[in-house]
Amino acid sequence: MPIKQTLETILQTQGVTLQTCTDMQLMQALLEAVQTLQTELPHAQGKKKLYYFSAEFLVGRLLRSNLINLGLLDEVEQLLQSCGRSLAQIEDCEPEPSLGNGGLGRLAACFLDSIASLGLNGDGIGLNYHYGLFRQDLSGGEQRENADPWLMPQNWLIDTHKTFSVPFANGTLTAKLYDLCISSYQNGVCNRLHLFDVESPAPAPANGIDFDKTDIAHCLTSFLYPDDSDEAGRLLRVYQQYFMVSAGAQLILQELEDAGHSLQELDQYVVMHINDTHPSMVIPEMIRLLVEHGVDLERAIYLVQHSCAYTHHTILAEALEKWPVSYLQTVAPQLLPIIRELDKRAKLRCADPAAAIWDENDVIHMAHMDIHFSASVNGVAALHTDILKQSELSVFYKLYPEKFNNKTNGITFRRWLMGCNRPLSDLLCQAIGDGWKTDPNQLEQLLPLAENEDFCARFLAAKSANKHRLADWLKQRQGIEIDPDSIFDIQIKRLHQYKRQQMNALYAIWKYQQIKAGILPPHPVTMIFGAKAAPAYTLAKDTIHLILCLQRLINADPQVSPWLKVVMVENYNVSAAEMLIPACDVSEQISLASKEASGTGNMKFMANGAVTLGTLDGANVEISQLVGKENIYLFGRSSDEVIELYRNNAYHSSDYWQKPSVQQLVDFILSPQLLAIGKPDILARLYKDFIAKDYFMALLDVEDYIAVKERCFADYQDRSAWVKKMIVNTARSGYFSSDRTIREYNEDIWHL
Ligand code: 26V
Repeated sequence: MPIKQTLETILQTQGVTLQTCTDMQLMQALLEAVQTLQTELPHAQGKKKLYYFSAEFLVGRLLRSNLINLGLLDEVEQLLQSCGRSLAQIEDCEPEPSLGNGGLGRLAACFLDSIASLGLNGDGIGLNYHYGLFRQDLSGGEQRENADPWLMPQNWLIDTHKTFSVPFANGTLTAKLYDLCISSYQNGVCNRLHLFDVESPAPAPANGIDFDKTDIAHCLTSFLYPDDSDEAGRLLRVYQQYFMVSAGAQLILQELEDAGHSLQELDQYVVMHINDTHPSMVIPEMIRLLVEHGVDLERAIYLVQHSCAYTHHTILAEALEKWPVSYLQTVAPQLLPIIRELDKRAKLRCADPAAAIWDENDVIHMAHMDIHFSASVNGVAALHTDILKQSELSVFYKLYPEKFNNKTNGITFRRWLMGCNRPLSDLLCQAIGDGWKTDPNQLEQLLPLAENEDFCARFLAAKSANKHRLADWLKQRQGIEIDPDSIFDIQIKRLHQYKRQQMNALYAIWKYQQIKAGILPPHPVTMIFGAKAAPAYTLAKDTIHLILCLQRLINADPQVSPWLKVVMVENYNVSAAEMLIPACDVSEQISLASKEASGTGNMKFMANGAVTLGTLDGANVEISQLVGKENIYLFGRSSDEVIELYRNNAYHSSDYWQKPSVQQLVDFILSPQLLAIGKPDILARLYKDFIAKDYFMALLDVEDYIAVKERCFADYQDRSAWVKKMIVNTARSGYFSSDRTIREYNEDIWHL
């Protein structure tokens, strides 16, 4: 049935028509129509099946991406237009599922899209957090966290009516299984994201994100990663992880038995991908379940080891999960004898305490268990994998060189170009046809067009249209006016010191001081930030406060604001990214070299024709190789230099602060102007950290950063040279398609 008729039939039951229904009614009718189509499609087939375990799937709004993948976008847009409605307005009614923190969760979502679109037999396994991460409120000049109840009465989840019993030390909990359909692009199949939930979830907290972290039965799936600054939060996280992997492992065994296969051959039919250490307990849990089903221990360990693969997503030691044995004793003591056995075997293989699973302080190292008992260990960008092999995980690389491999991250161009950037996407189709939609490498055909004046003008026009759209959105959402003709310089990502938003804030201070001194920039600049800080991460929240203070000071100064504006976008999430990225001129990727494992925002900006200003870190290295040094602005110390500084304890921020040029930036944090706006204790804490610690070395690179950023902004003036850089960036971005990444996972690791 054509979509028009389906929609009319659905709306009829509510006594409304396509013309008279509310946006919300139309949104829900579209959801129902799409869901019906999806459930009629077959699942991808294959002898072996992948189960992608991840504590996060940051899927974003689903209406548009489902319409794209089902090939219905144009039809629906035209239909709505003919009724005087707009899809953009309808989709604003769709709450965004808040099931991830940032890059790791978004990567998992891109991967599911690519797995389905390549027709691979694979599903995701995760948790259904009712109030997600949190909704960020910046109205008081600081970040406040609120619950984000994204689950509307009518939503994309399908109740499968399947349940599993998860045995905790203090009683069994029922895991209910909900499914999200993952449609494929032009491929006629529909896979699943399985999300487990408790039977009777707690209502939203009355205040902020405070809830009873000890009420496991009701709160287990309330929030994503509850604050782990206290023990109850950390324990809840272990409850969440065990709940996810135990139910997931039971689902796998059930599917295996339903297909008539013997559990003895698990490794022939199943791949369990462990996305970071959060699902690591699937290793001992699957071994436990196999033994319970009559497989002998030796064989069970073999089967699990040959069906698990692990992705390592960080360099930061503090981000590696280590659980005290006592936590597991409290949550799932049945795993301890198995982990003890795995540790014994690991120690036979390697006596070095640095490789132990169960260390002498009775702490369990989840990553170590993953590496010893998986068939594959991968990093997420070339530089990252090299650093893992050479330093962070060198003990393990010596033990198992054959397990280590690199899989440079990717993004789905369906969402991150076709979905979010209609003006550019349409232009690309006119210029080179639509082959790039299934094969983004074809974007290379744009390269000769960088010499074509007409194409260049249209490329600039597409960018300008997106900048106007962003300006309207910001005005409407936050009441801030920005100049669409200014340079849009954007840094959007989680707030973390290693990502160095604080260094970008120092640039804002520098520019402010320049303008106050009468030195005007060649072109007006709008500095845009978007970031959530972890609720217990004090310095990250302090940095948000500093940026908000600068926003107030600078935007209200009539001498400065025509030349410089600072905007902190509230509640940065996937939907905001879809608005921001197409409008960007300069993409800020300024992490301290060696610390950003890959980054994926950098790839999204590149595909949308933004020019990167960055360090040689993570996937920036590969971006720079692809676009060439004339189409990227690089600055800062190299990863080798930074690693050396850490190794020798040789960085002292006070040495850099001694320089008058640096001192004048840092000291401005405690200037009368900022103290009049901000909270003195917060500003003092930030100031002190810059001088006494600056663990992520912002002061090391700040001068080079300012110099290169100035050169970049000056180059922007030459519009015809700049547009060529933009075109080369889009043209060379095809490598970062998550379809390429997933093909590599499949060829090297999964063998589906
Ligand atoms: C976790 C934590 C936990 C508590 C302490 C502070 C902290 C800092 C960072 C993390 C990150 C955990 C793993 C993660 O999200 N990695 C990200 O994975 C992306 C997808 O591979 C990659 O693009 C990012 O560079 C990487 O940071």
